[in-house]
Amino acid sequence: MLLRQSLQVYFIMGSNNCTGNPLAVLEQALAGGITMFQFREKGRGAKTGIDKQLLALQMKELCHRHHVPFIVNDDVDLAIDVGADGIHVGQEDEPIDSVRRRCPGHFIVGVSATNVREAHEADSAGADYIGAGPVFATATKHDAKAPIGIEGLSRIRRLIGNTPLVAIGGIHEKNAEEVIMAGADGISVISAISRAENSLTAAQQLKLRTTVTE
Ligand code: TZP
Ligand code: MG
Repeated sequence: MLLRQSLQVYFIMGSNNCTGNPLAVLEQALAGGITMFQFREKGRGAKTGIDKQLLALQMKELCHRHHVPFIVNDDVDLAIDVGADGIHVGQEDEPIDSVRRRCPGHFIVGVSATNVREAHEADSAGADYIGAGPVFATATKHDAKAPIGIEGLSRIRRLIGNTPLVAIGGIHEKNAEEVIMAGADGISVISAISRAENSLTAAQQLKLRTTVTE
């Protein structure tokens, strides 16, 4: 599958983003049709060391059973050790050229951008995809920057041309469609799936709302 297609419903989760068992939530999300997954283990109560590595390995197994790429947030060593499909870095993380040097050639390298300038820089530095946002207000990331809105997202799309683009921040079933209309190839969500009463149907709904029919 092309990378831009894999971005359609990009689920992100760490163990503190859900109240139940994260592996069970991931299984439901996969059954509901998510197209990419990112393991983002940070914040209060986050697992470290061998526990983090074990959870990553189990999640990778689940993703691969469903032929869904498994991406690791921030932690380049973990991504390499568990044989992930890629790495996602933010503006304060390891720079993209150093990430590329350390990772296998097939690695997908995604970069976060919180404004037009960062998106342009990430694009010029050769990111495989750009994660832009927050588009809307979010309670999930406590240090999130100001929302860029639909307008900010369209500006980023115009600036980066064809580079794969996924939107993040406060996205749910009811606003997913306008995000796609603004030029994103897909949506990244945490709480819309991880905190849904039913993560399977939540993923299904997001898939429907982001499927472009011409
Ligand atoms: N980066 C920008 S907003 C955000 C991240 C990781 C959190 C998105 O979470 P939610 O629950 O989908 O708003
Ligand atoms: Mg980061």
